[in-house]
Amino acid sequence: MNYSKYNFKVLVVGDGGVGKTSLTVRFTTGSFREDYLSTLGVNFYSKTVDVDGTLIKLTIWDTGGQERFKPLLPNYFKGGQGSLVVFDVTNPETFRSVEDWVEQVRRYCGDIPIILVGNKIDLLSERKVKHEEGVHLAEKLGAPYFESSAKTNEKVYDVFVFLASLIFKYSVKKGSELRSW
Ligand code: G3D
Ligand code: MG
Repeated sequence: MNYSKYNFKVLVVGDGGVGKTSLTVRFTTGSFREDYLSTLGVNFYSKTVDVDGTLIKLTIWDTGGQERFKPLLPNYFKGGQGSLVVFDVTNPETFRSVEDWVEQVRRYCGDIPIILVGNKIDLLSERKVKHEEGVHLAEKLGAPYFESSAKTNEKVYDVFVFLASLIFKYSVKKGSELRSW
């Protein structure tokens, strides 16, 4: 098979507790841990996906919980090629933070592909941010919108693979050298 391999740096940002680590762990290992402990420092995860016959390795940078205490370091963002901006549909405050997170990503990474993700949709009775509100904000940001559950695994794979395809298309469009090996 004449497969190419690419390596993209993906940032998963959003307020503490929205499910960034759970989504990342679910995507890269296929499991959900109720007892997830937030660690300090940055954690890296990687997984290779097949996007229309092209093998793409995503290296996912998880913030490790320090977003609760201080702004993330520029080093975290440096070289980021795509980002998931995550909020918790049961917590409006995390929804209100979305634009700040997008601003941070834009400041350090420029015009990279971003996907807005409303997580925890399994918590039906606790839901506070409506689907239409997510759609509306995503339109304003010019970003696609997904709703996910790291717990039930709904849309988790789809979100990361869609981001991989956007980064791939974006890199080709820009005519920039893709990082391959
Ligand atoms: P963070 O990395 O953004 O800080 P975590 O968030 O992944 O650590 O998740 C924070 C809490 O939300 C965890 O619960 C986790 O189990 C829960 N969680 C994450 N995603 C989902 C989801 O899709 N559905 C539900 N129901 N819960 C989710 P605890 O209790 O450990 O704080
Ligand atoms: Mg975390």
